[in-house]
Amino acid sequence: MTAGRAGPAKTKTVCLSHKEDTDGISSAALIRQAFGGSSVLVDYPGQMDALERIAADPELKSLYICDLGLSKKNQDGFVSTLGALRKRRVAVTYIDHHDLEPKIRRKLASLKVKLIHDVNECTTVQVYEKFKSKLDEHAPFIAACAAVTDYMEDRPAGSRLLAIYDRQFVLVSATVLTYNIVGHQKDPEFLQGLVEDLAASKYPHELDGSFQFAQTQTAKLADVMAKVRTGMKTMKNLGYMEIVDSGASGAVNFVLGFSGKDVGVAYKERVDHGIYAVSVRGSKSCKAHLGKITNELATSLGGFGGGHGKACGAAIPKPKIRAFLRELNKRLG
Ligand SMILES: [Mn+2]
Repeated sequence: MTAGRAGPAKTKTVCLSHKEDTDGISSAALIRQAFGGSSVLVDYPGQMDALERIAADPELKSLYICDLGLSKKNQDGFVSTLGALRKRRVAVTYIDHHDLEPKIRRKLASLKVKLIHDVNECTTVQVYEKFKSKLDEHAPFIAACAAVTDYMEDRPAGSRLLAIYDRQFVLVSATVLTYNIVGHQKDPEFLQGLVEDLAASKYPHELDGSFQFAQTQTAKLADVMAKVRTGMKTMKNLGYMEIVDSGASGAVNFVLGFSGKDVGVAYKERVDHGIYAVSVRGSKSCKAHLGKITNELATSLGGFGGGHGKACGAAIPKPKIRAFLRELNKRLG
């Protein structure tokens, strides 16, 4: 081939994954162990910008996207960006377990995006099951930790992986890992290092200061718990609370538990974005699919959102938060 016409050689492997929890970080670690390359770690609001930046690199050869669910707001842009990559013959693999609209699934299939998607197993377990021939003996442990953290250790593959290990050993490792991830959201270097350490088959207890850090996080959560007890409010079908000095996702399970309702909502202002970051959780007896309802409501209010049946999130424009709560309460009636 003449260099002029072929453009730069395609050599780069990139994994775009979710930075906010153990499933996303662990998916990135197993992809790195199996295929090498670099990791780009994002939250939902940053997902599309990061995808565009990765796609702009003419040297991109292979892209893995992990644990990043789509919403009505971004799904069409996601499909068109992947379409452009496929035209350049970039290999694209999308591995996820969030709700995915059938029409988007069909479009991805027609683009020959490799889709690994099962709403019944966490992303890391799916990565493990698909690529285990390229992974070492430590990988199922990482996948078991991710399954526990995503409440999916009772699923067929997740439970099989958990059963390999001592349950308490996995629980304490998964929890320490999660508290270190949640407490380092504004420290991208730490998160990158964590992906590298897990890919190098290190255990959470081998990471410097990890248990100490988890202890501090646990104490902070106890403070959050006390604040939720006094600050939480209820509507007929849900409990809710605005959080000011911690993350919404750390508080939401307390809101759910203390309210005695089947749905809990915690939200925190993102001053720089003019939105509320909203976390929603459902109890075991919650019948509604909260991810689908939240996706629809958030979109109709000019925001975006989505996720799982009993755990999801949204970004809601600041003036619309009361309307979101009212409408959600109504939809749950
Ligand atoms: Mn997940």
